[in-house]
Formats: sequence, structure tokens, C-alpha cells
Amino acid sequence: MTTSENKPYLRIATEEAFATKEQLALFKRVLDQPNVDKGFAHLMGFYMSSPSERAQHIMRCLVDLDELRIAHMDASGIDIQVLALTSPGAQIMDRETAVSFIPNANDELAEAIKRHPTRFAGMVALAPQDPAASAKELQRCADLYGMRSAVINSHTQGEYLSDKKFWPIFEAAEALNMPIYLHPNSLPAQMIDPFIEAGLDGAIYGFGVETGLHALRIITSGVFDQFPNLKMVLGHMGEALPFWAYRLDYMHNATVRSKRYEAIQPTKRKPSEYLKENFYITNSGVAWGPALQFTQAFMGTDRVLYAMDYPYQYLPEEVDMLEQVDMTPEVKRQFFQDNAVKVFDLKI
Ligand code: 1DF
Ligand code: MN
Repeated sequence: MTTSENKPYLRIATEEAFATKEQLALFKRVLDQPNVDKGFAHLMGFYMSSPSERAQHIMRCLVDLDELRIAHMDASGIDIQVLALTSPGAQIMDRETAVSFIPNANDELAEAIKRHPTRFAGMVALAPQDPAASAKELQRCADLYGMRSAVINSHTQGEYLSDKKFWPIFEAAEALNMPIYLHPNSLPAQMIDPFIEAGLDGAIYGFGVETGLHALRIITSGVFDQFPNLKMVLGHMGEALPFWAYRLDYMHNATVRSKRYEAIQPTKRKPSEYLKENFYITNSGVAWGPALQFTQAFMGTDRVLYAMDYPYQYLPEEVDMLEQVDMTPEVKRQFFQDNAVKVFDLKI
């Protein structure tokens, strides 16, 4: 594939959201129920009902997997989007609805990729409410569509993947060598109130706090000792975990040694080692040189990938800002193309 620009790599954006009409209809049903989850009401309830320009625009972009999206990609110099069913995917639905909806969403994604094979790739959406069905869906989409990665939108109705009941999903992902992108969700009911009170529950801060917590829970619960070849991807510059790494290692060790918490048992490695060896990080939403360079220094330049977070953060000038960051030509190529090709096993 070629673009009008003469650059020695493709720009591959790796955390790009879409919605299906069926998903939005099911969301509407959830939103119409009494006692709807607060986080969901503040997130998709907002986007699906607000007359604001931002919300209306995002809703239009989310459901388009053809001309509008591709025009936006062309206008911002994006060659390929790696698509993910928008948060919270099916994770807000009851288990039965989620399990019957998810294959439709993945089929629609596969259709879009078939229509635009040089512009789109995608991650398998899952219903973690049913871990066995999720394992089967990974296999189905790998066999039928050659899909090579999956997305999970953080907690599922307040439950975390550190709970062993979810581990069949990790087992299947490891066996199929399919990385799992741990994408944010709105905050669960147990933690949302102080965030909502200040208007900080969304992507501005709450998302990062909660998804970072989730990744840490996966690390400290021993998931990677059980599944050492499991790969995960974190967006938003690793939800700030690289910046925390030094203190995480020190306090994790201190907590293990003092036997302070039943939940904190010894792991084979330090938290920072799992971050560096089992995770990949995308810069989604953070088009900022100093943070990118720090993350590359911590993770290694082969583990940091480009992402835009379309349509939630569609700013064509951010691509330029990232192009201006001081990187060698080889590192720039890793960042925009090579790491994505490797992690998402893209056939370009
Ligand atoms: C927002 C941001 C919404 C991200 C998202 O999915 C999302 C937002 C509903 O700004 O409300 O994926 N994001 O990843 O930063
Ligand atoms: Mn996102």
C-alpha cells in the first residue's frame, strides 16, 4: 500500500474504535433500564444522547467503517487502523445477550476488513462474562478470519481478570498467541463516586487509574507466572505504569516480605519485569515527546506502538507532533509500523 507521502513506513494506528448498530441498540436497552450503571450512563449515555458537536461527531464516526473513516485516515496520514469494538464492548450487557451479540460484532468487523483489506485490521471482541465462550470465540475468529488479537475493556461489571474464573481466556489467548489489548472501561460502581463528583471519571483520568489498577491486579495475581507467554497491550502510555515502576517494585517486595496481604503472594519476577516482558504499550491519547521517550527508554523501543484513539481523539496535527519527536529513522519505523505488524501479526 502507498500513501501520497513519501515515507519509508506505514502509519498504523492501533487503538481505533468502532460501534455496530446492534451494539448501540443493545446499549440503548441497558441505558433505558432503571438503576443503570453510573459509569456507563456517564460514558455511552452521554455520547448517545448529547446534542454537543463532539458527541454527534463521534457517534457518526463510530458506526462508519467505509468512506468517512477512510477520509479521516487519509486526512491525518493513517494507512491502517487496527479496529476495536468500542468500550465497553459487550461487557455491560447481561451474559446471555453478550454471548449472542459478540459473534455478530466480530462478523461485522471481518466484513469491514474484507471490504478494505489494505486499510483495516481488527481485534476480536469478547464477552468475558462467559470465559469458555470467549475462548471459543478467539478460536473461531482465528480460524475463520485469521484475526490475531483481542480486546477486553477492563473490568466486567466490577469484576477483574485477576479472578481465576477468567483465566480460561488467558489460557486460550496464550495458546493461540493472540495478544489481549486491555482497553479502558468506565469506572465500576465501587469506585466511581469521588470521580464523578469532580467530573474526572472519564478518559481525562478515571480510565487511566482503573485500567492501570486492572493491569497491576493481573500482574500481582500471578497471571504471567501461569501463562508466561501471554502478551497484553496497554494504551495511553501504559496508563502511566512505567512512571510508577520503581515504586511498584519496591513496595511490592516490601509487601510480599512482610506478608501484609493474602492477595499479594510472591511472584517469580518484579512487577516492572512483567511490564517489560509481557506487555506492549501504545501512546493512544498522548502525543507528547517526553512521555513517549521515557516509555521507550523503559520498555525498549520494540515495545511502544503508535495509536490515535479515533474517533475520541481525532487530531490530525498530533500525527505531525509525533513525527517531530526526536527518534532515529529506525525507531520511528518501529513506532509507526514494525511493532504493530509484529504484535498484531499484520499481513502488510
Ligand atoms: C473516550 C476515550 C471513550 C477513550 C472511549 O470509549 C475510549 C472518551 C468509549 O473520551 O470518552 O476508548 N479512550 O480510549 O481514551
Ligand atoms: Mn480507546
